Amino acid sequence: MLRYVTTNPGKVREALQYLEGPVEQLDYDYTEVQAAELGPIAAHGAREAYRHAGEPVLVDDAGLFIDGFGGFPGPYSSYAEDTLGVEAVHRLADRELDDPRRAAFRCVLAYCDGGGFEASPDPVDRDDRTAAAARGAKRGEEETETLPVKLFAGTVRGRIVPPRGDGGFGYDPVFEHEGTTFAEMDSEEKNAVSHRGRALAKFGEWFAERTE
Ligand code: ITT
Ligand code: NA
Repeated sequence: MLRYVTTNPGKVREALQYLEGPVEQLDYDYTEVQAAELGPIAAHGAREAYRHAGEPVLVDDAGLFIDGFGGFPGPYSSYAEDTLGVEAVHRLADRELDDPRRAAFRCVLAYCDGGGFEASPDPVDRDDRTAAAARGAKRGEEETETLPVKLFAGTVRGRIVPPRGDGGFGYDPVFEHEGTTFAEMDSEEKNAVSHRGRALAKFGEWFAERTE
């Protein structure tokens, strides 16, 4: 059984529509390490979630990257949503940046089942190495090996606009893609173009071959 690891019900709705075969949400709040990129955060989360669950896991880390803000809020998107709120992020962009206020949504899926496949290049962050070394030290041996993780990334470009629509979740009302905000799409329409949909498509293809 594949566990899709997230505390966010909005993500679950989209992922379950996309993934085939037995999959269930694992509502597990893994440690989000600090990093400028989503890859190491998702990889670290997948290793931790796999150790917790003992079953194959898929972790989903996403963020909104606003070009004119050097990618902010990016990996801090959840923090910015909780502190500022989505509408304030829009107002900030509106005040500080010229139209068209370009941005990208990114999603990185990290898969870990503890086992044998060729890991993605360099999905290992420093925290994982330190943790592995600490586990080794506890056992009085050197452990630097970390669990292999496979990463699947998806990106969609768009612009930050005044909120429209009441579907989706998070930043969806202020992210417009080709004239429509993500909150104006149903999850099938969003999946067809979104960062998450693109990452899920890549994962699905790889996973189907792996489990054949
Ligand atoms: P988990 O970590 O438990 O999966 P989360 O909501 O914290 O849940 P992220 O850290 O990946 O997930 O999300 C970062 C922020 O980006 C958070 O505020 C989300 O609401 C938002 N977000 C992620 N994907 C989104 C999407 O497809 N549409 C709109 N907002 C999204
Ligand atoms: Na999170």
